[in-house]
Amino acid sequence: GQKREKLEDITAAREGETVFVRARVQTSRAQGAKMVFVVLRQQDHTIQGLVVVEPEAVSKKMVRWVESINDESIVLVEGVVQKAKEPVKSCTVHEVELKIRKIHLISEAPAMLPFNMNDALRPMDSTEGVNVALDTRLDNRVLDLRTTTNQAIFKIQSGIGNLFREYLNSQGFVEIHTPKLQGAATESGASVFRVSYFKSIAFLAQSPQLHKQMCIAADMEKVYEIGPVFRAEDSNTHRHLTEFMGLDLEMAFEEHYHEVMETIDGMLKHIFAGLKQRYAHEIDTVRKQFPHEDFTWLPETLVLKHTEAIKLLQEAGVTQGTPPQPIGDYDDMSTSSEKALGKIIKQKYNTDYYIIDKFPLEIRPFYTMPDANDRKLSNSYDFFMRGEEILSGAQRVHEAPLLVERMKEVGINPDDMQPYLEAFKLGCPPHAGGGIGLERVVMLFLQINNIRRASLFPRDPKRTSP
Ligand code: ATP
Ligand code: AMO
Repeated sequence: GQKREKLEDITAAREGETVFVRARVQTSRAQGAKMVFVVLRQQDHTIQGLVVVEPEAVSKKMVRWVESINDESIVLVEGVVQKAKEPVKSCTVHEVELKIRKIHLISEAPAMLPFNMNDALRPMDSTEGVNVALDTRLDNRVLDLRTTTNQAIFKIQSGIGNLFREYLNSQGFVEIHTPKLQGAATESGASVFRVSYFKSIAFLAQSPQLHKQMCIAADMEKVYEIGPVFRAEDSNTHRHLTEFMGLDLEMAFEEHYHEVMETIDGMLKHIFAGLKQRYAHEIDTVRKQFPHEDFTWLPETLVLKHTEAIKLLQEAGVTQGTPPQPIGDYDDMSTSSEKALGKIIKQKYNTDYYIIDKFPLEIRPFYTMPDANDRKLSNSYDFFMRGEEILSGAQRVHEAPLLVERMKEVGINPDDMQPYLEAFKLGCPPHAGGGIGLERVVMLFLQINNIRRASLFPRDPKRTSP
């Protein structure tokens, strides 16, 4: 019936108090026959415990038994808070330690674990010891998710979703849930998963694109969705998953699609600032394993036109493709060109966050609104963090005849998209929106360098388990 403490609440002010704690044994280490150090862990917090032989209270036998408890077992501990002689650098609670009087085993872990938890926490830039390979971690993801680093990463991931909702709710958006089973591809035919659907087939949604626009045609004005997105791309890269979490929004505007671009910008800055304010402990925890510079953005976001971005790359002599060629004015930027641009922009403007506007029409999907003055361009934008794309968006074609024309230009049969086209034939306000890959935001904010680390149970072309 005793109150169980959270480790983070055990502060120096509570010296001398007896506390009860349920935690995992991260590691235990004997010092002679009379003392054992136990690192206790709850989520992203750790504290040092010690069990020392004391007449009447703690026997040698108890010390030996505590040392024999397998790592990762769950224990219930009764102990006295005492000031640490010097800060316990390896623990998040470092001013105090627990002098353990009693310890009960609640759930035992096996003697042999797939990997050692101390190895799993080694900083990426450390030259000591081994760091556990990503595949080993992902094969044993439940154990891997228990590390303080991972607990922090997924609290931050949750925070991003909350901040996204918080901001858009404050702007009058409505949260929607669109179907993930589709009768037709939503982005491009090539990268869609087919599933058998009774006697027919269906497709897994590659984005909520069509239905979020149909909600605008249904007068919902401002909508957003957090939901799974499926891509059957055989992209084995650090930043592609076959299933990821899309943060999507769509909004009718009054005069200009930049109203929507500004809303998205406000939302992203709310997320960045919110993370810094509310998740400082978690960011520091991740930083111990993945050293990174603070994410920076400008009060007035840098917006470059696509032509200006290409010019920066051309001036810097950046090439792309095989064989390497200078980048053409209307070319799509490769991943490495995007990264090069990120570096140039960081140097020139000192920001990790910027927008590129007015992409060439040819490299954007059929539903993108062409620029009224220059048909080679479009009213579309991408948002970047540390030189990588996190969001793609645009003004949409909201008039059925132009939509049919665009479909035909890119080789889509309008007959296959009748329900979508119908929405615009019924009349629809001008609108724009965008889609974000949640895992990319987590990866780039924290510089954890591989999108799989930002996904609980990642799915990629080679992995559908655990
Ligand atoms: P999207 O364009 O779907 O919003 P994205 O821009 O990150 O997301 P893609 O457009 O699929 O992803 O690809 C962007 C870049 O990533 C491409 O320019 C390409 O160079 C690179 N890329 C994609 N797949 C692979 C792959 N399998 N191997 C190497 N690079 C890839
Ligand atoms: P797009 O295809 O660019 O646009 O996707 C939007 C954002 O989703 C993320 N993303 C991915 N994340 C992980 N793995 C992938 N394979 C992957 N592919 C994309 C990126 C990208 O910026 N319907 C449009 C959005 C819109 O216009 O509203 C769309 O889906 O962060």
